[in-house]
Amino acid sequence: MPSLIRRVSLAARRNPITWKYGFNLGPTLAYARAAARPGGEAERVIEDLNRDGIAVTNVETLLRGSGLFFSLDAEVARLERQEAERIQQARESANDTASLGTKTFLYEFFGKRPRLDPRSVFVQFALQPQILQVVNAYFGMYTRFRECNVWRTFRTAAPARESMLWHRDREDLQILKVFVYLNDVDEGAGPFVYAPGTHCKGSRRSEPEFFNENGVQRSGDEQMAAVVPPEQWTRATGVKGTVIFADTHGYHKGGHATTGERLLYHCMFTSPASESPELMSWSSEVPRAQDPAIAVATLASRRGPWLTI
Ligand SMILES: O=C(O)CCC(=O)C(=O)O
Repeated sequence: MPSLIRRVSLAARRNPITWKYGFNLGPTLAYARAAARPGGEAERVIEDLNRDGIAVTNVETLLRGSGLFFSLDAEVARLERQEAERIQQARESANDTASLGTKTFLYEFFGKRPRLDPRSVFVQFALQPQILQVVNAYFGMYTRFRECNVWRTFRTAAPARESMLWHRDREDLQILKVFVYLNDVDEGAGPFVYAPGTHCKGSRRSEPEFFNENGVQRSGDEQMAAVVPPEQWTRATGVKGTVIFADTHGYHKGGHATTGERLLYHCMFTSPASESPELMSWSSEVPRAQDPAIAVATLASRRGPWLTI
Protein backbone atom coordinates (compact mmCIF):
# COMPACT_ATOMS: atom_id res chain seq x y z
CA MET A 1 0.00 0.00 0.00
CA PRO A 2 1.68 3.30 -1.06
CA SER A 3 2.19 5.92 1.66
CA LEU A 4 -0.18 8.90 1.84
CA ILE A 5 2.51 11.20 0.38
CA ARG A 6 3.03 8.83 -2.54
CA ARG A 7 -0.70 8.59 -3.18
CA VAL A 8 -1.06 12.39 -3.18
CA SER A 9 1.91 12.68 -5.54
CA LEU A 10 0.44 10.07 -7.91
CA ALA A 11 -2.91 11.88 -7.93
CA ALA A 12 -1.10 15.19 -8.68
CA ARG A 13 0.75 13.54 -11.57
CA ARG A 14 -2.60 12.48 -13.04
CA ASN A 15 -4.05 15.97 -12.81
CA PRO A 16 -3.35 17.95 -16.01
CA ILE A 17 -2.79 21.23 -14.11
CA THR A 18 -0.34 19.97 -11.47
CA TRP A 19 1.32 17.66 -14.02
CA LYS A 20 2.07 20.64 -16.27
CA TYR A 21 2.53 23.62 -13.93
CA GLY A 22 3.91 21.66 -10.98
CA PHE A 23 6.04 18.68 -12.01
CA ASN A 24 6.88 20.18 -15.45
CA LEU A 25 7.00 23.88 -14.59
CA GLY A 26 10.56 24.49 -15.89
CA PRO A 27 10.10 23.01 -19.39
CA THR A 28 6.63 24.63 -19.62
CA LEU A 29 7.89 28.14 -18.81
CA ALA A 30 10.96 27.79 -21.01
CA TYR A 31 8.81 26.66 -23.94
CA ALA A 32 6.27 29.46 -23.39
CA ARG A 33 9.08 32.06 -23.40
CA ALA A 34 10.97 30.80 -26.42
CA ALA A 35 9.04 28.72 -28.88
CA ALA A 36 6.93 30.01 -31.76
CA ARG A 37 3.77 28.07 -32.63
CA PRO A 38 4.27 26.34 -36.00
CA GLY A 39 1.99 27.02 -38.97
CA GLY A 40 0.96 25.11 -42.12
CA GLU A 41 0.59 21.33 -41.96
CA ALA A 42 2.10 21.23 -38.47
CA GLU A 43 -0.66 23.52 -37.21
CA ARG A 44 -3.34 21.23 -38.65
CA VAL A 45 -1.66 18.21 -37.09
CA ILE A 46 -1.56 19.92 -33.67
CA GLU A 47 -5.26 20.86 -33.91
CA ASP A 48 -6.22 17.26 -34.74
CA LEU A 49 -4.02 15.97 -31.95
CA ASN A 50 -5.49 18.32 -29.37
CA ARG A 51 -9.05 17.38 -30.33
CA ASP A 52 -8.71 13.67 -31.10
CA GLY A 53 -5.38 12.49 -29.65
CA ILE A 54 -4.35 11.33 -33.13
CA ALA A 55 -3.33 13.03 -36.38
CA VAL A 56 -2.34 11.44 -39.66
CA THR A 57 -0.08 13.15 -42.19
CA ASN A 58 2.77 12.16 -44.50
CA VAL A 59 6.44 12.88 -44.97
CA GLU A 60 6.06 15.02 -48.12
CA THR A 61 3.59 17.45 -46.55
CA LEU A 62 4.91 17.62 -43.01
CA LEU A 63 8.64 17.27 -43.59
CA ARG A 64 8.59 19.22 -46.83
CA GLY A 65 10.72 16.69 -48.71
CA SER A 66 13.09 16.07 -45.81
CA GLY A 67 15.99 13.93 -47.00
CA LEU A 68 15.97 12.19 -43.62
CA PHE A 69 13.05 9.98 -44.64
CA PHE A 70 15.01 8.64 -47.60
CA SER A 71 18.09 8.08 -45.41
CA LEU A 72 15.92 6.33 -42.81
CA ASP A 73 14.31 4.12 -45.43
CA ALA A 74 17.70 3.22 -46.95
CA GLU A 75 19.19 2.41 -43.53
CA VAL A 76 16.24 0.16 -42.66
CA ALA A 77 16.60 -1.64 -46.01
CA ARG A 78 20.29 -2.21 -45.22
CA LEU A 79 19.46 -3.55 -41.74
CA GLU A 80 16.79 -5.83 -43.20
CA ARG A 81 19.39 -7.39 -45.51
CA GLN A 82 21.87 -7.72 -42.63
CA GLU A 83 19.31 -9.28 -40.26
CA ALA A 84 17.46 -11.36 -42.86
CA GLU A 85 18.13 -14.70 -41.17
CA ARG A 86 17.06 -13.55 -37.71
CA ILE A 87 13.96 -11.86 -39.12
CA GLN A 88 13.00 -15.11 -40.86
CA GLN A 89 13.48 -17.09 -37.62
CA ALA A 90 11.28 -14.58 -35.77
CA ARG A 91 8.65 -14.79 -38.53
CA GLU A 92 8.41 -18.54 -38.01
CA SER A 93 7.43 -17.97 -34.34
CA ALA A 94 4.76 -15.35 -35.07
CA ASN A 95 1.94 -17.74 -34.11
CA ASP A 96 3.58 -18.72 -30.82
CA THR A 97 1.05 -17.46 -28.29
CA ALA A 98 2.47 -19.39 -25.34
CA SER A 99 5.02 -16.76 -24.33
CA LEU A 100 2.81 -13.74 -23.55
CA GLY A 101 4.87 -10.59 -23.01
CA THR A 102 7.39 -11.33 -25.75
CA LYS A 103 5.37 -10.05 -28.75
CA THR A 104 6.36 -12.91 -31.03
CA PHE A 105 4.35 -11.21 -33.79
CA LEU A 106 6.95 -8.53 -34.32
CA TYR A 107 10.68 -8.12 -34.84
CA GLU A 108 12.17 -5.15 -32.98
CA PHE A 109 15.31 -4.13 -34.84
CA PHE A 110 16.96 -2.53 -31.81
CA GLY A 111 15.68 -4.99 -29.20
CA LYS A 112 13.54 -4.35 -26.14
CA ARG A 113 15.74 -1.64 -24.62
CA PRO A 114 17.55 0.02 -27.52
CA ARG A 115 21.08 1.33 -27.19
CA LEU A 116 21.00 4.26 -29.58
CA ASP A 117 23.69 6.24 -31.33
CA PRO A 118 22.69 9.92 -30.99
CA ARG A 119 24.14 10.63 -34.46
CA SER A 120 22.20 7.84 -36.18
CA VAL A 121 19.44 8.68 -38.64
CA PHE A 122 16.95 6.99 -36.31
CA VAL A 123 17.60 9.54 -33.58
CA GLN A 124 18.11 12.48 -35.95
CA PHE A 125 14.76 11.74 -37.59
CA ALA A 126 12.99 12.09 -34.23
CA LEU A 127 14.89 15.28 -33.36
CA GLN A 128 14.29 17.15 -36.62
CA PRO A 129 12.50 20.50 -36.12
CA GLN A 130 9.28 19.50 -37.95
CA ILE A 131 8.76 16.59 -35.52
CA LEU A 132 9.87 18.34 -32.33
CA GLN A 133 7.72 21.40 -33.11
CA VAL A 134 4.56 19.28 -33.26
CA VAL A 135 5.44 17.24 -30.19
CA ASN A 136 6.37 20.25 -28.04
CA ALA A 137 3.38 22.32 -29.16
CA TYR A 138 1.05 19.43 -28.24
CA PHE A 139 2.58 19.15 -24.77
CA GLY A 140 3.00 22.95 -24.39
CA MET A 141 6.50 22.31 -23.05
CA TYR A 142 9.89 21.00 -24.06
CA THR A 143 9.68 17.19 -24.03
CA ARG A 144 12.06 14.27 -23.61
CA PHE A 145 12.80 11.78 -26.38
CA ARG A 146 12.39 8.35 -24.76
CA GLU A 147 13.15 5.79 -27.47
CA CYS A 148 12.87 4.84 -31.11
CA ASN A 149 12.79 1.52 -32.90
CA VAL A 150 11.92 -0.16 -36.19
CA TRP A 151 9.34 -2.93 -36.21
CA ARG A 152 8.49 -5.57 -38.74
CA THR A 153 5.05 -6.92 -37.81
CA PHE A 154 4.38 -10.45 -39.05
CA ARG A 155 1.15 -12.05 -40.21
CA THR A 156 -0.49 -14.14 -37.54
CA ALA A 157 -3.43 -16.52 -37.60
CA ALA A 158 -3.82 -16.32 -33.82
CA PRO A 159 -6.48 -14.12 -32.17
CA ALA A 160 -5.55 -10.56 -31.12
CA ARG A 161 -3.28 -10.43 -28.07
CA GLU A 162 -1.06 -7.96 -26.18
CA SER A 163 -0.79 -4.60 -28.02
CA MET A 164 -3.22 -5.86 -30.70
CA LEU A 165 -5.88 -5.34 -28.00
CA TRP A 166 -7.08 -1.95 -26.73
CA HIS A 167 -4.93 -0.41 -23.99
CA ARG A 168 -3.50 2.82 -22.65
CA ASP A 169 0.25 3.37 -22.26
CA ARG A 170 1.15 4.40 -18.73
CA GLU A 171 4.52 6.17 -18.91
CA ASP A 172 3.01 9.64 -18.48
CA LEU A 173 -0.23 11.64 -18.55
CA GLN A 174 0.53 12.55 -22.18
CA ILE A 175 2.72 10.35 -24.37
CA LEU A 176 3.36 11.14 -27.98
CA LYS A 177 4.38 8.35 -30.33
CA VAL A 178 5.22 9.04 -33.96
CA PHE A 179 4.77 6.08 -36.32
CA VAL A 180 6.16 6.28 -39.85
CA TYR A 181 5.10 3.54 -42.24
CA LEU A 182 7.93 2.14 -44.33
CA ASN A 183 5.60 0.08 -46.50
CA ASP A 184 1.97 0.41 -47.63
CA VAL A 185 -0.29 -0.64 -44.74
CA ASP A 186 -3.83 -1.81 -45.54
CA GLU A 187 -6.39 -3.44 -43.22
CA GLY A 188 -4.65 -6.80 -43.53
CA ALA A 189 -1.24 -5.45 -42.52
CA GLY A 190 -2.33 -4.52 -38.98
CA PRO A 191 -2.75 -0.72 -39.04
CA PHE A 192 -2.54 1.37 -35.89
CA VAL A 193 -6.07 2.00 -34.54
CA TYR A 194 -7.09 4.77 -32.12
CA ALA A 195 -10.22 5.67 -30.15
CA PRO A 196 -10.42 9.48 -30.65
CA GLY A 197 -11.06 11.64 -27.60
CA THR A 198 -9.76 9.12 -25.03
CA HIS A 199 -6.55 11.13 -24.44
CA CYS A 200 -6.33 13.39 -21.40
CA LYS A 201 -7.26 16.52 -23.42
CA GLY A 202 -10.20 14.64 -24.96
CA SER A 203 -13.90 14.64 -24.18
CA ARG A 204 -14.42 10.89 -23.65
CA ARG A 205 -14.06 10.26 -19.97
CA SER A 206 -15.67 6.79 -19.58
CA GLU A 207 -13.36 3.82 -19.27
CA PRO A 208 -14.14 0.59 -21.14
CA GLU A 209 -14.54 -2.67 -19.29
CA PHE A 210 -11.33 -4.65 -19.41
CA PHE A 211 -9.77 -7.99 -18.64
CA ASN A 212 -6.38 -8.79 -17.21
CA GLU A 213 -3.83 -10.20 -19.65
CA ASN A 214 -0.62 -11.12 -17.88
CA GLY A 215 -1.01 -8.23 -15.41
CA VAL A 216 -1.96 -5.68 -18.11
CA GLN A 217 -5.44 -4.16 -18.58
CA ARG A 218 -6.70 -4.88 -22.11
CA SER A 219 -10.09 -4.42 -23.74
CA GLY A 220 -11.61 -6.21 -26.71
CA ASP A 221 -13.45 -4.50 -29.57
CA GLU A 222 -16.87 -5.00 -27.98
CA GLN A 223 -15.72 -3.47 -24.71
CA MET A 224 -14.21 -0.47 -26.54
CA ALA A 225 -17.29 -0.09 -28.76
CA ALA A 226 -19.38 0.57 -25.64
CA VAL A 227 -17.30 3.75 -25.07
CA VAL A 228 -16.42 4.89 -28.62
CA PRO A 229 -18.50 3.55 -31.54
CA PRO A 230 -16.36 1.60 -34.05
CA GLU A 231 -17.30 3.92 -36.92
CA GLN A 232 -15.47 6.68 -35.02
CA TRP A 233 -12.25 4.72 -34.55
CA THR A 234 -9.30 6.00 -36.59
CA ARG A 235 -7.97 3.04 -38.54
CA ALA A 236 -4.66 4.43 -39.75
CA THR A 237 -4.17 2.59 -43.02
CA GLY A 238 -1.83 4.41 -45.37
CA VAL A 239 0.88 4.26 -47.98
CA LYS A 240 4.61 4.23 -47.34
CA GLY A 241 5.56 7.62 -45.87
CA THR A 242 2.38 7.97 -43.79
CA VAL A 243 3.16 9.64 -40.45
CA ILE A 244 0.89 9.09 -37.43
CA PHE A 245 1.15 11.19 -34.28
CA ALA A 246 -0.77 9.58 -31.42
CA ASP A 247 -1.09 10.31 -27.73
CA THR A 248 -0.88 6.69 -26.61
CA HIS A 249 -2.14 7.49 -23.13
CA GLY A 250 -5.43 7.40 -25.05
CA TYR A 251 -6.85 4.02 -26.09
CA HIS A 252 -5.17 2.37 -29.05
CA LYS A 253 -4.20 -0.99 -30.51
CA GLY A 254 -2.51 -2.24 -33.67
CA GLY A 255 -0.32 -4.75 -35.41
CA HIS A 256 -2.94 -7.47 -35.93
CA ALA A 257 -1.60 -8.35 -39.36
CA THR A 258 -3.50 -11.14 -41.10
CA THR A 259 -2.68 -10.90 -44.80
CA GLY A 260 0.44 -8.72 -45.12
CA GLU A 261 3.40 -7.49 -43.07
CA ARG A 262 3.94 -3.99 -41.71
CA LEU A 263 7.30 -2.23 -41.52
CA LEU A 264 7.47 0.93 -39.45
CA TYR A 265 9.74 3.32 -37.59
CA HIS A 266 8.51 4.84 -34.37
CA CYS A 267 9.77 7.24 -31.73
CA MET A 268 8.33 8.30 -28.41
CA PHE A 269 8.25 11.45 -26.24
CA THR A 270 7.07 12.16 -22.69
CA SER A 271 7.28 15.13 -20.37
CA PRO A 272 10.70 15.55 -18.69
CA ALA A 273 9.16 14.65 -15.31
CA SER A 274 7.78 11.27 -16.42
CA GLU A 275 8.69 8.75 -13.73
CA SER A 276 8.69 5.69 -15.97
CA PRO A 277 11.88 3.60 -16.07
CA GLU A 278 14.28 4.53 -18.86
CA LEU A 279 13.40 2.75 -22.11
CA MET A 280 16.75 3.16 -23.91
CA SER A 281 20.37 4.18 -23.37
CA TRP A 282 22.86 6.15 -25.46
CA SER A 283 25.75 4.26 -27.07
CA SER A 284 27.99 7.35 -27.15
CA GLU A 285 28.12 10.83 -25.70
CA VAL A 286 25.29 13.10 -26.85
CA PRO A 287 26.64 16.22 -28.60
CA ARG A 288 25.87 19.43 -26.69
CA ALA A 289 22.91 21.15 -28.36
CA GLN A 290 22.35 24.92 -28.60
CA ASP A 291 18.70 24.41 -29.53
CA PRO A 292 16.76 24.05 -26.23
CA ALA A 293 14.27 21.64 -27.87
CA ILE A 294 17.10 19.21 -28.64
CA ALA A 295 18.91 19.87 -25.34
CA VAL A 296 15.80 18.83 -23.36
CA ALA A 297 14.85 15.99 -25.74
CA THR A 298 18.24 14.36 -25.21
CA LEU A 299 18.50 14.76 -21.43
CA ALA A 300 20.06 11.65 -19.94
CA SER A 301 17.55 11.32 -17.12
CA ARG A 302 14.23 12.53 -15.79
CA ARG A 303 14.03 16.16 -14.57
CA GLY A 304 11.86 17.86 -12.00
CA PRO A 305 10.11 21.25 -12.01
CA TRP A 306 13.26 23.37 -11.74
CA LEU A 307 14.76 22.31 -15.02
CA THR A 308 16.66 25.28 -16.45
CA ILE A 309 17.82 25.44 -20.04
O1 LIG B 1 1.55 -2.01 -33.19
C1 LIG B 1 0.74 -1.09 -33.05
O2 LIG B 1 0.23 -0.50 -33.99
C2 LIG B 1 0.34 -0.69 -31.64
C3 LIG B 1 1.51 -0.15 -30.92
C4 LIG B 1 1.25 0.13 -29.48
O3 LIG B 1 0.33 -0.36 -28.88
C5 LIG B 1 2.17 0.99 -28.78
O4 LIG B 1 3.19 1.41 -29.35
O5 LIG B 1 1.88 1.33 -27.62
